[in-house]
Amino acid sequence: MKNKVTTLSEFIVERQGDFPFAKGELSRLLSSIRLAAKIVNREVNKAGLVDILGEEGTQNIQGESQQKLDVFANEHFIKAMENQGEVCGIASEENENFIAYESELAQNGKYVVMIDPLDGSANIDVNVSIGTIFSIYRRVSKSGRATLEDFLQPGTKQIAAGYIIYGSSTMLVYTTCNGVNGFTLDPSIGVFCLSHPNMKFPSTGTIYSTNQGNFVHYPEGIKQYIRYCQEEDLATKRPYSCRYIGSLVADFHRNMIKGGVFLYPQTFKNKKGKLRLLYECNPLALIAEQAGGKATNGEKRILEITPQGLHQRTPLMVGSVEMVEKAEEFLRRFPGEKGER
Ligand code: P6P
Repeated sequence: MKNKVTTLSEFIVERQGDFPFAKGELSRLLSSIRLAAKIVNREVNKAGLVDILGEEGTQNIQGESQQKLDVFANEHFIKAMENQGEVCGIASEENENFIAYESELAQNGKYVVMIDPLDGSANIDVNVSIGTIFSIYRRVSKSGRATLEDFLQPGTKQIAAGYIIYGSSTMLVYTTCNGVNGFTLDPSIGVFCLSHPNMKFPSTGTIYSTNQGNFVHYPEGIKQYIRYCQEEDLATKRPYSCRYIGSLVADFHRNMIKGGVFLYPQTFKNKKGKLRLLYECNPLALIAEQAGGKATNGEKRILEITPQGLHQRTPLMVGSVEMVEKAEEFLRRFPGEKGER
């Protein structure tokens, strides 16, 4: 039927069959992420009203203490995951250690979640899009409290991953390893509606995203690739455009729609790269691959890196497969000095 709107709830139920092992648990988990996303979205949209709302540590005009948005987002996603009993533990960018939920209900949960509750939150004050990134695994421990090895699984073991982008509109984009679908929040009814079915990374593009300010410290191969992007060659539509928002979810989302490559290699300041493997790179790498793109650390598939720690960083090149492979080719041709990998 033309113009039939599919809501996220309807879509989750329709695709229930995608998860052979789950009898509704994963659906309930995704639904609780949806609810938390709507709550965070409401606060993010008010962020510009700081004078009225007050900043962290101050009081708003109602005399309520005001939380920083990333603390607010973190607490809401942690609570949302605990309350529906499918998740036994969560690791967050905001918390040094993982949280093993104490309730009996949660300890029977089959899943663990890793999350960057509000990535790019430094951009809130300048009204630039920010995002939440999440990753879902089946626990490896049998039952009871979640353990560290539940979280230190390679990205290939993810059963679902996604992000919410709080931008000109709010979107939830996710995969359960059966393609990637995007839902746009209709604020008038507070419902996520399927707006980007079966999202695909264009195989190539004319956008490269990197912080040029780090260029001097990049590995030689990356410098050569960026010079390649900047050369004039009409046949390959070069020079490409450099687009860098400084908010990972926003840069990734634009490149997935228009085609492009995002590069955050190791730098002098971040010798292992800046971005975190567990709750930034793995979920976006899964989405990229499910949409026909590619994600590597320059040498190795991101999803095959075995994590050694919750907050481990990695160099990241992610995007259109032909652009990532061209960058890898330059890294092979110009090995140069390697940061720690
Ligand atoms: P830089 C935001 O702080 C973030 O974690 C990502 O969202 C973003 O892609 C990156 O860091 C920006 O880092 O060093 O270019 O400011």
